[in-house]
Amino acid sequence: MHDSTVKGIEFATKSAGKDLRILIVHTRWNSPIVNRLVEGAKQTLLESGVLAENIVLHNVPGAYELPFATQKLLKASAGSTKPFDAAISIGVLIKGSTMHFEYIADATSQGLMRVGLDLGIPVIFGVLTCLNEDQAFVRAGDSSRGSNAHNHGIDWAHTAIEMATLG
Ligand code: RBF
Repeated sequence: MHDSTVKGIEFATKSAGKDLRILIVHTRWNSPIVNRLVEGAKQTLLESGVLAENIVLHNVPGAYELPFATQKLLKASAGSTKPFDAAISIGVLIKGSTMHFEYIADATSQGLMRVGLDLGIPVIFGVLTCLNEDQAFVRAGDSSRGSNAHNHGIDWAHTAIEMATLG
């Protein structure tokens, strides 16, 4: 059953998250944008029934560190009484004048996919790869930067719940 639609995508019911434990790993790079995304994801998890004590936040320096930290924290929780049901890995990469953007974006996206498949736990790709800061703020829901602003953290939270409850 679906009762929420974001950007044409239907998402699960409001109580779908009530038994879930969700990890959010986020960067300190580009923190004004990242913090908006984290807040959007967190609010949506709460509105979807996830308990506040079952939302765990952890920060790392930059996007390149997201796969390692996500893997380590998911693995550490695997043997606990309440392991994580999904992780949302959040960062913002902004294209500069060198090739760093391309290398970090490639490593981060490949790494996060690998962590999810290796561990069998959904890892949501919450990394914006933008050409400039304005693009990133618009995708973090800042309407002062563009009329089509939408916080993608909201979608990532819905996706985490859907993937955590798959099957
Ligand atoms: N990390 C980000 O999360 N977003 C960025 O836009 C970003 N740009 C970077 C640009 C350069 C030139 C360098 C050297 C690093 C950048 N990082 C960025 C940090 C990177 O993800 C990582 O933390 C460091 O490379 C240490 O492994």
